Amino acid sequence: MKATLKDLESHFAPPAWEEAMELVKETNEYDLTQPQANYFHVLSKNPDYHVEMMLADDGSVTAKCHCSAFKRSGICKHALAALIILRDRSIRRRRNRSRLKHEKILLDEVLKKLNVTELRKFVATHAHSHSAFRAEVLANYLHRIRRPDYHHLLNDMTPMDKYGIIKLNRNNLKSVRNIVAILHRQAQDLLKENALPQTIGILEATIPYLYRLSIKVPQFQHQLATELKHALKLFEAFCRLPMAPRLQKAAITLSMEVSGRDGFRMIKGTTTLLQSAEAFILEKKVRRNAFQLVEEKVATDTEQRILWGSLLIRWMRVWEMKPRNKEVKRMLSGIAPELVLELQAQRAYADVLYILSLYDPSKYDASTARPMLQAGLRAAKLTGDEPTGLTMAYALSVMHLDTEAWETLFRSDPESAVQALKIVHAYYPPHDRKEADHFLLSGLQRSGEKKLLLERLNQLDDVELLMQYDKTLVSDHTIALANMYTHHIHALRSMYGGETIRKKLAAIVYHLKDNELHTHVKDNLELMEKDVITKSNIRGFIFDLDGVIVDTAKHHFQSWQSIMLELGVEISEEDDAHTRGASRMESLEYLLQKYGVVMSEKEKESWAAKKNSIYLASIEQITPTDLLPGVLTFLEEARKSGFKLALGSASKNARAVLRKLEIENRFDAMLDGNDTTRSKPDPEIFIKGCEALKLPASEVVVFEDAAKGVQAAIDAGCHVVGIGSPQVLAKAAMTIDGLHQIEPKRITEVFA
Ligand code: B16
Ligand code: MG
Repeated sequence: MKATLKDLESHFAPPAWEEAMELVKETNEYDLTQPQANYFHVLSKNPDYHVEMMLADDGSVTAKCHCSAFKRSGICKHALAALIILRDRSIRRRRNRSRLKHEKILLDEVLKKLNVTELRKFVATHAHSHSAFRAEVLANYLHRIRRPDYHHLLNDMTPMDKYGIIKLNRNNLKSVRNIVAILHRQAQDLLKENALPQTIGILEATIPYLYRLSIKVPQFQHQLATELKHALKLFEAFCRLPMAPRLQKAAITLSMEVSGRDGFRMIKGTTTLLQSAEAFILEKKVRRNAFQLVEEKVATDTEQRILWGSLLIRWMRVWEMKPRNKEVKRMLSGIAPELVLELQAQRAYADVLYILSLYDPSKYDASTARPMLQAGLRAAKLTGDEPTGLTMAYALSVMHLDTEAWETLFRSDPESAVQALKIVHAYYPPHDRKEADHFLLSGLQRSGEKKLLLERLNQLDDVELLMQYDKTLVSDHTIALANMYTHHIHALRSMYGGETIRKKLAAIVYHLKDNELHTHVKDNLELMEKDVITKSNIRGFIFDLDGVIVDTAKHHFQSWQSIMLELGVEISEEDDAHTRGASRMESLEYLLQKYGVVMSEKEKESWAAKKNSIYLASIEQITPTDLLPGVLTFLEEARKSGFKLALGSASKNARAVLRKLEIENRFDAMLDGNDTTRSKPDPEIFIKGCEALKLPASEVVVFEDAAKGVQAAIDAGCHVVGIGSPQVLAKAAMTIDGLHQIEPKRITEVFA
């Protein structure tokens, strides 16, 4: 079937045409493709037909359909419909293309043929009526002439009313942006060609112009930002190139002039003008001027204070200048935290470190100081400033319990990292702050500080934490861990059942299955089952140290003997009963008074210290073999049976002694002369001991060798087993010679 596309209609009889038009209307889903030049397909899905068409150069077209009607007669409604579709498409295309391009092609064609004089003449005579068009022509060709006046061009095309007030609206804004975009395109080309005077010539006009518009017509600020960004980028690129001093000066003047305006705004994502020109600002005087300008902005431009501040900080560092204005100095210190974050966002890491060296983060409140330190740590890492990084990481660890920072510290300086843990350990008692506990436990585990880890876990008395952090302890502290688990399981079992308890127990059992603790815990529990502890109301023991666990009482007494001898007095055996259990100062007071030695408070202090050094020297060689008979077995059995154990000694040296005896980890709580203000027979130490064990005094038995200690325990409400002479310790419920004479089980029977 052959026809001419232009006047299809004339080729076909009206009924065939009508029928084809009907089909076109029905054809909603189709593809018109052009597999080759002059070769087209219409593929319609619904209704289903497929027509191939060949378009010849003379405009004639042949169509071929696959339907039976076409095969029969060489013509069908599908073929005609496909031709109509093809015709409509080409008409539409032609229309669109011409509408969009017509003006431009025409303009380019005409302009290409003109020289500058002709251009001007053309503009003046033919383009009078259309200012935007005229401006566009000028913008395109202005740079070709010798002294292009861009200011004039821009002013000329700015819509103003008769009073000189800018009258921008949506429509004319488009032409303004268009002209500026043309100029910038030209500036870009000129920059590429290294035509620097010409480039700055354009920017000197467009940058102030765009800023002026943004200030005067703030509602269009957002739209103008695109051109402004482009201008600033061009300016930045321009400033990176080497150039004559005259041009550098022009760049400085431009940036100072524009930045100094009221209402000047920096544009996000661009380098601010002054910073771009910074490389040219070399003269002292000019630097001072620029610095002063920024200083003033910090003081007055409240909205952009942080941005100005960040530039000021930069210049303070690179130019080694200081703000003169006191108010500005005060402001900088106030906004330092925000400045740190801004500089970080600008990736100005050297400035971040500089500002942190000026304003100590610890002077700000914790929530502000933390991000400052974090920024510092990051900046130090990125600039390779290890010492500063470590200082920041240390501060973040100790003051903000920042585990990530601690990890950094640990990797570069493990010793300081452990030191930080010790400080946190000393500063935050267990349960004081959850964060502190977690910080410590994970740090202690990571650094392998097993003893401290065990101590903390013990103090926390929390089985979940125990399960979380026991991994590193299993091999070295199996027994201690097993005892802790036993204690937890025992406590859970004695609670009223319930789903939560059952789940908790199941979790512990599952956890233990994985490691060697399992058998120990199982044994412990079996022992406990057999034991009477559950039937008795005694659940804890508190041990005095000197005279109960180790025989240091004699060293105490000998030390007193020796200093009193120096004071010219020989003390008697009977004095032992008075100094035993009493605090150091109390013992000294007693002896001085008894033997009539008078001295000042200062002297007393120094004699007490002397006694202590003699004492310490005499116990220097103590080892686990010095434990009094039966002590270790008693402690072990008591632990296995589920009793809670504490130390209650008046001695300030108690912990050191326990360390030498290697039994410091066997106690749930340790109370010594450092934890009390009143010494035995005051009950303070035992009251505190019961509190630490979380037991009422009536469930606690105290072991004491001194009459003062026995009295203290009774007054605290505890049961007392005396160790020593029944006469001296008459108030004790029972007396024995030492712990070897009794078993924990027996005690529960006595005090059942
Ligand atoms: P320190 P304890 C007591 O210990 C001693 O029995 C007593 O003789 C001594 O004066 C007191 O500690 C103070 O000791 O000088 O080392 O602080 O029996 O209560 O364990
Ligand atoms: Mg004692």
